[in-house]
Amino acid sequence: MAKTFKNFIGGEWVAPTTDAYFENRNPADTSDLIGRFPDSDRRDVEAAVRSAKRGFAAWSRTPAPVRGDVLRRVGHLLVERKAAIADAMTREMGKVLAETGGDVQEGIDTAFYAATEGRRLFGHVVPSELRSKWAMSYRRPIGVVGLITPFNFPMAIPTWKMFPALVCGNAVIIKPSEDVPHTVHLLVEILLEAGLPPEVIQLVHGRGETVGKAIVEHPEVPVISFTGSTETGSLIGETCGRMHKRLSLEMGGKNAMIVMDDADLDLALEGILWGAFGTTGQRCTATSRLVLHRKIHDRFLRRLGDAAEGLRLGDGRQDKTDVGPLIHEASRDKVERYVEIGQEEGADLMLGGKAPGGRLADGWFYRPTIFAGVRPRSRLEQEEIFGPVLSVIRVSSFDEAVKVNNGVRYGLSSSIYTGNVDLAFSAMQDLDNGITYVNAPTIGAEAHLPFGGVKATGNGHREGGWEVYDFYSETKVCYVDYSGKLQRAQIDAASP
Ligand code: UN1
Repeated sequence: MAKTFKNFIGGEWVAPTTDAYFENRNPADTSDLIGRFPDSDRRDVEAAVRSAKRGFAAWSRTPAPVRGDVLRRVGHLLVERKAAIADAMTREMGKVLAETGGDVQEGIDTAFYAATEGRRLFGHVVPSELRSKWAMSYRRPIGVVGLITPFNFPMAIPTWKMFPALVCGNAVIIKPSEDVPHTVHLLVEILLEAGLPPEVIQLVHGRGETVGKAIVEHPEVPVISFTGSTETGSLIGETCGRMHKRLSLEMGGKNAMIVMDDADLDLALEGILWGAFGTTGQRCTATSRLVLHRKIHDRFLRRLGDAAEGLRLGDGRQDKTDVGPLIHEASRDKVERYVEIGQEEGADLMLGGKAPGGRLADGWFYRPTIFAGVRPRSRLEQEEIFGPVLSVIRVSSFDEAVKVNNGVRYGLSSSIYTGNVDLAFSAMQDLDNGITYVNAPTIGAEAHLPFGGVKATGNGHREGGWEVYDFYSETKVCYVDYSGKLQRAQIDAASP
């Protein structure tokens, strides 16, 4: 009998007010029921906000280095449980164990970074215009932070948001994706074990249209961070704009890898297999377009077809698997729809284009799929698919490749394979994305560097690295005048 899970609200594990639950099943084998999770509603969010405000009152006054110490203990517990969490994550999300281990590792790295940031959180002291006066800034906690996270990085993305928010002194309400509720459940258990005061964290399971919406619309949640589709992000943005909330959005991508005629083709081949079909293409950084220079186009494509055909689909918990299933039926339907669109648009389906049958029929599997001869500006080339579908585009020059890369509405990640240092630097300058890789695929951003994209991918904020701490704290400026008289800035200029 599968376990029934609870929310964590008000410092305890509680059933949802609705008394309704949804099922969490293994996407590699839908007969495997992992558990039932709360299908909560607005009332649960209301209770979570009340409690988080109490949590914030105490936590915001806890010294930042002490807050950092809690995160360090969280990091150690994640290290201890890495294998068990990776196993649970693969069971609910599908990607292979090496990848879910990497996902936990991003959480570990983020925890240790956040722990030390508790001893920095730098402000500035700058010279005043006036004599006997100090001018300085420092960072203050903001309040209750609402986090809405996706299915594809069940540990990494919640931790990217949560750990910086916590070390900055905020209280957190998190609603993880309904597809991967178990991983965040395990994370919250670890936070509590590490000594986080219980009311500082609230976990409310449920659907985006109910729980997510209630968090976004709650007047006492001034900060929202969301990772997911550009469509949902736009809706959240409207509400947050109207309510003057601070909002960080990480949304879609249509990332391209450019392979020039002087590239190391062995390296590029390995890179494209990993970038396009790793995580079954379900990364916002996934390489979904391959831009090939005409001089190597035919040769490279032949090799790619053979290599991709050799990728083994299967249960991510089995050793030999390269590519796991998609997350759910709707996701596979979407991939199927785009395969039809590609064919209608006249692109050449050279590999895949169907679900495997046989022993994989009980999961949401789909074969690695490659379309050649894809035209720039076609729907296949422009729209985010979030699955194992690669579009190949042929170009005649570097300038044309840059144009193709930049000709989509998204701007997360890009990549170029070349041995020419001038082209590499030109690419870093001209590719209109938040991240550019040279001689590496579009995936694999490191946890201690800013992560995010331009255009319809984001709204100007970055996760990770040093920049995310700005998002989760408010700058306060203080002036101290110890001259003993009224000095008027901009009017009483100090003489040399
Ligand atoms: C995402 O797909 O939402 O850069 C995040 C990467 C990972 C994170 C991806 N570190 O591919």
